[in-house]
Amino acid sequence: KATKEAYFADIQALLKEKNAVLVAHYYTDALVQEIAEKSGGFIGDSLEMARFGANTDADLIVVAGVRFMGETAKILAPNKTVVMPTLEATCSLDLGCPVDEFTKFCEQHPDREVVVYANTSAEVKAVADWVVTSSIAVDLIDHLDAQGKKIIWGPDKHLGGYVQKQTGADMLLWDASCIVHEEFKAKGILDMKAMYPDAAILVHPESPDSVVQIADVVGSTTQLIKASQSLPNQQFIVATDRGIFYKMQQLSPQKSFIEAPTGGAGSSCKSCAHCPWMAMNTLENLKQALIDPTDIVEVDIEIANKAMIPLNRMLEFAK
Ligand code: CIZ
Ligand code: SF4
Repeated sequence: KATKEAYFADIQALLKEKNAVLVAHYYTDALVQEIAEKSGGFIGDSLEMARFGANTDADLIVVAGVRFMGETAKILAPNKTVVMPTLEATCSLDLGCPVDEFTKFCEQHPDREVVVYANTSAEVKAVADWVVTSSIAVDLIDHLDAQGKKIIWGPDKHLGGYVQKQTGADMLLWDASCIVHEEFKAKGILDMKAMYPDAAILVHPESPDSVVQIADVVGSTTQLIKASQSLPNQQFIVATDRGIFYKMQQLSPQKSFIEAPTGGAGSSCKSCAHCPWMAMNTLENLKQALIDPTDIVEVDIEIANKAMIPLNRMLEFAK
C-alpha cells in the first residue's frame, strides 16, 4: 500500500502536469486538506471555494467536497473542466430538496423571494432569487427584510429557524436537515462542559435550536475557526464536522479541540460528527481523478445560466 508521502508526491506531480488546482472543504479528511495546502491549492468553506474556483487560472479544478460544490465551481467557471474524486458524494440537504417539489412550493407563494442555501442542486439554484451560505445568511436576510421582502427559505430548517430568530424576517421554511449537525445533543454537550468547565462551545447553525442556545459562538465554519483563534479559552467543544479540527489545530497548536457528543450520556455514538459524503474523498480516488478523470461535473447549460444569476448575487453581496 502506498504511503502518504508517495500519494502526496504523485498528486502534486499530476496537478502540475495538468495545470490543475485542488480545492478542498474544511470537512474533508485531514490528509486531503493537507495535500490541498501543500500543492498550492485551497481549503475553505463553500463560499470561499466558489470564489476561488471562479478566479483561478488553472485549466482543471479538482473539487474535494460534495457534489453541489463541484456544480457551483462548474457554473462559475463554465469553460474549465471540473472533476471530483467521486460524484457520489452528496448531501442530505441536497437530497432533501427535490427540484419539482421545491418549485411547486415556490409557485404556491409567488409573492416571496426565494433564498436557497448553497447546499442544493444546480436545478434548485436555477429557481432561486438568491443563494447563500451560512457565513452571510443572517446579513442577507436582514437586507431583504429591510426592503419589506417576505421569504421562502430552503432547504435547512435549522439554519432557517436560526436566521428567522436573528432577523425577525417573515420566512417560510423548507423541511430538510443535515444528518451530521442534526445529531448534536444539548444534554451531551452540557455534560461535557461540566468536565471541561473552561471550554468554549462552538456551534454551526445547522444544529438544532437547543444546541444553538447553549453556544458561546454560533457561526459558519470560517467564523468558528476565527473564534477558535481569537477567544482566550484553551479548550473548545465543537459542534460541527470534525474535519474542521485540521485547521483549528493548525492555527492554535497549543489549544485542544473536543468533538461535541452526538448522543446523550451513554450514547454508543462516539464519533458520528463526520459527514459520510465528505469522507468519500480519499488520497486514492483523488489521485485516480487526476490520472483518469471519470467523475467530471456537468451542468446543463440552460440550468447553469439560470443558476449563475443567484450565485453571482451571492458573491457580489458577500464582497
Ligand atoms: O455543512 C456544510 O456542508 C457546510 C457548512 C458548507 C459550507 O461550507 O457552507
Ligand atoms: Fe451536507 Fe451536512 Fe454533509 Fe454538509 S455536513 S455536506 S450539510 S450532509
